[in-house]
Amino acid sequence: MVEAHESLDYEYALDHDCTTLSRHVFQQLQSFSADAQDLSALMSRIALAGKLIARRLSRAGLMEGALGFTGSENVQGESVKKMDVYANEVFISVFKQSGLVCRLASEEMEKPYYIPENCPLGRYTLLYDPIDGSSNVDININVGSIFAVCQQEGEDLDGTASDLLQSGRKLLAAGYILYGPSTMLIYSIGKGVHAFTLDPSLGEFILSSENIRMPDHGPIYSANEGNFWQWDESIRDYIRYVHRHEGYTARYSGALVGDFHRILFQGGVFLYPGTVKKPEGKLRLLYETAPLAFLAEQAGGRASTGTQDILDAVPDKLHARTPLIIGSKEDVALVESFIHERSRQAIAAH
Ligand code: FBP
Repeated sequence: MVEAHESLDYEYALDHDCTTLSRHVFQQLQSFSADAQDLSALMSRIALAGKLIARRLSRAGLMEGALGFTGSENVQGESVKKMDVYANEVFISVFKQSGLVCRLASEEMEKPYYIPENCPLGRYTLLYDPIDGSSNVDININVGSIFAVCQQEGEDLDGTASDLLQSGRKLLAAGYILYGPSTMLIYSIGKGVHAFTLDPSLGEFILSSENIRMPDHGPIYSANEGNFWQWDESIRDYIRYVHRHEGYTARYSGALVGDFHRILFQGGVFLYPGTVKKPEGKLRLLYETAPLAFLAEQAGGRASTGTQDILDAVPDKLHARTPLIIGSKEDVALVESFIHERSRQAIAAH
């Protein structure tokens, strides 16, 4: 005979094990409306993409031709990894025959990809970076996938996807998948930030942290200091400050998703500023910085270009780039204060 308290533990454990991503979306929306059904189904397909990519990554070292370069360059002028191509195809495949996503735009594709059988019924567009941190793939260091969902506006008959050139404030959902010691999926539909961990024994992403709050301040600063002499003097001022003050420690994994994940839970700031060569920075607005900015703000943090919030930035083209300062609100404000001080001095000097 199961004791009362045992049955409660049993029920709790079962209820917890059943809190999958698709169920959590319904819980969040408190509705089973058509839109709720769509968003829940859409998130389940993203979860499937994460499982397929995690499986490939976990066995890549044992497979012929899974690692290395393809020999071609993408629209960014970057050498493409075979895993980039595989992951890009996975996101397209999981949305085929879904009636959900009519259009996908990714770092690996010059123009958006249309899934004819989903158009025009499917009103959602998926923006994604299939493999973030590509330089880590072949050496088995953590990488991620970044995604955002927006509603298609208009028919986009000329295929220019001009309706995508809008601020991130229009996003319906955003998140990332972190392929680390465990595979995790972090997402938000504008009702807080929640983390799921892939349970390999179930093959399901199960809720592991809910309503995550980013600390207002943290000890971590994350930047590629190898670019120090290419940065604006204001950013150098900030780095000199953290070098000279107790309580700061540097962490930089080479994958934005991994560095952001650490800051989401432990606080601090990640920077990828503009450089002399690339004043607009390296990271892409629509499918790298805006999705993470959506999460940061939902978790009580901030994301800035240095002069405006990332979510207010409007791209002038699909693969537009922005400088990025993201993390705990006090630390982002500290970096901005050095930028403002330098521009104040520059104005005063004129
Ligand atoms: P990819 O999406 O092509 O990987 O580029 C983005 C990225 O790898 C980020 O994940 C990372 O923070 C940054 O570029 C690393 O750039 P760098 O090697 O210049 O420090």
